[in-house]
Amino acid sequence: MKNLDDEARHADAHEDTLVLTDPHQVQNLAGPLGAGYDPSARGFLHIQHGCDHACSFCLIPTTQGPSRSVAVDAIVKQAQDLTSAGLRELVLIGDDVASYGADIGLCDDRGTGLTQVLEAIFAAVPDILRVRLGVLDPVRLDQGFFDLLAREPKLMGHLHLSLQAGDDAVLKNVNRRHSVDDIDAVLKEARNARPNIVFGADLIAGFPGETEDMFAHGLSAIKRWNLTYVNVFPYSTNLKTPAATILPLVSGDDIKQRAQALQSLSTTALDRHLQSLTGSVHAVLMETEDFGRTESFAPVRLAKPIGRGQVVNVAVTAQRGGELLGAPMGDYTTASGDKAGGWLKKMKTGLGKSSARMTSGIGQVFTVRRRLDDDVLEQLEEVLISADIGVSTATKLTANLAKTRFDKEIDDGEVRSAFAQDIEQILADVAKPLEINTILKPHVVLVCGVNGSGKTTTIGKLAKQYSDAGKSVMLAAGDTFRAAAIEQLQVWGERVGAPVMAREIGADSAGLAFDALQEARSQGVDVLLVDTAGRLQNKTHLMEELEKVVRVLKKIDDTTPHDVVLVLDATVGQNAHAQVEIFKKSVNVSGLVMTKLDGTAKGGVVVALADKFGLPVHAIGVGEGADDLRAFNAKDFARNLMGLD
Ligand SMILES: Nc1nc2c(ncn2[C@@H]2O[C@H](COP(=O)(O)OP(=O)(O)OP(=O)(O)O)[C@@H](O)[C@H]2O)c(=O)[nH]1
Ligand SMILES: [Mg+2]
Repeated sequence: MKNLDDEARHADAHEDTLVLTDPHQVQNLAGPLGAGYDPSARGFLHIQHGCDHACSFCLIPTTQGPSRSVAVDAIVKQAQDLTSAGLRELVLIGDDVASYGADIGLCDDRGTGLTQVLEAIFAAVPDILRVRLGVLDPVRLDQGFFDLLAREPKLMGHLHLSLQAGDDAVLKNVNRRHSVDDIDAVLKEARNARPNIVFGADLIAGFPGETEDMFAHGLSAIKRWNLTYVNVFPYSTNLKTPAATILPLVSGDDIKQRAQALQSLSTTALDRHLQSLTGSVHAVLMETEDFGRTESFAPVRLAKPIGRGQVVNVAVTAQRGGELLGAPMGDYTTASGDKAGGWLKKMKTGLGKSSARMTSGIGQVFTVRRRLDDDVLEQLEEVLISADIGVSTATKLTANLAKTRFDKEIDDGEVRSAFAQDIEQILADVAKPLEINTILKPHVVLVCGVNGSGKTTTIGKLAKQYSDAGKSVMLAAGDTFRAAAIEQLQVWGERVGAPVMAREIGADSAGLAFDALQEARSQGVDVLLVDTAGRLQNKTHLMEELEKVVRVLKKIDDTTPHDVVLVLDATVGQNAHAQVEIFKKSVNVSGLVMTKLDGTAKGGVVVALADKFGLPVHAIGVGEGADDLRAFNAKDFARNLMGLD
């Protein structure tokens, strides 16, 4: 795995040689334009050179001289240039980044110069997507820095610290200025500021003088710190540093063993972190055509190549071998440079009827900018209800608007933005992609719904997405009523290369599901999607038949089906509520897919269902094509529904 240290070294290798007669000259220079590990992904910015400290293993103070900071203006200019050149992520590097500014009088009661230069960059370069920091000395991080971490999402939630050891006696020998207590305090502050932050660290294994006890003590502290990425440096006697005089030396075998023990702690921490990211959508900066990193630096592998250097939303479905696996969603550029997906555009068109109803309805209330009074609120409520947002949700939205704006002048744009924000909040809790757990082999998904709601098409679309993400998929043609239904699923199966388990027309669908699960288990496939016949929720005997499918699957494995997805046709409007209620009672529905949003002006029904039932909405369909079903995104949906994007 590439790490920050390698990248920084690589960045150094790209840099022009700088001959220094007066070290302070360097204050006016920043790294050369485009100096970076991957010119299409991220830029490295040298903000400081040299170091004033004297760690006993390190030659930097002798080879690079004292700490010299690059002037803030020069750094900001460089950040602007790199961002205009298209780089999305900047990494601020140096020999002692956390000491930035100390030599140029930038450390005052607002904190260290590092916080100030970061603030200057964020203020002057609004287009920057994210900023990461090179290796940091923990003792220099102050309250101002933690405050910035709490309020500035563009500062990445990944800090790489020069910790070196977890035992005070070893830290003393290394001549670090921090103690174990200091590290505990810094990690705690950072986690308070950004609860999901992850840490990397440089650690030395087998430093001279480190006894077995010191190492064991250090290891328990490092375990407690939960370091997601570590660079372990086995101590080397080759360098003529002050550490060479410390005795006794640790034997080569012990150094190796200790290095392995440290590394394995971070492997466990990384696994835990990656697991916490599966099943959700993350912005990934693509470094190569199939590899990129999230905001917390987590590695992400795509099954199919796309264009490098772009930031793309990836629905993360699993983790394997220290990497996340996922499929891109939304708008992105393919490896050959074509615009792919166009999902946002598609969703905009798909929700066009609903957003037109909202925009024109709210627009009619506000032909002029006017005062928000009871009469206006009532009219707004009617518009929302006419788009199937439901009475209770509509009341909630208008009441919330009244809370801050009652009696004030307001226009339709402001109303739509306020509604979009509240709707996003309602939807945020339910927007969850259908996460496939590849350990289950198979993860069984039972798909149900009324006639013609879009079950089979949804299965086909999901099968394509999972197979694109590198998963093995099997389909079960549980709609045994009609030959056409079986054929329809077989066509999808062929399209995505997924085997389809089917039986003759009229066969028992529970029996078919049973066979399919056994077959999927023996083949070790990742996901089994079980289609069922459409059934109206008020036909009791048909609902009982569906319950039998569940019962029979449970005979093989009590935990199956792992997901029961109810597919709802958005065009049916209020009847969707009754469908959810009855299917939920009958087969314990675990999530929803909403189809045909392109065919209705009543897309508000998604909001009403989310508000009422709180069931996950896995995906929405806005067309019949294979790419017309995507993970449901709260913000995009809310803004599109209100005609804002
Ligand atoms: N416009 C549009 N059409 C869709 C969407 N999803 C499905 N359809 C269409 O709706 C029709 C019914 O879809 P199916 O997938 O066969 O529905 P089903 O629930 O399996 O139907 P039964 O098996 O008969 O109960 C087909 O013509 C699909 O192409 C969507 O998101 N938008
Ligand atoms: Mg069907």
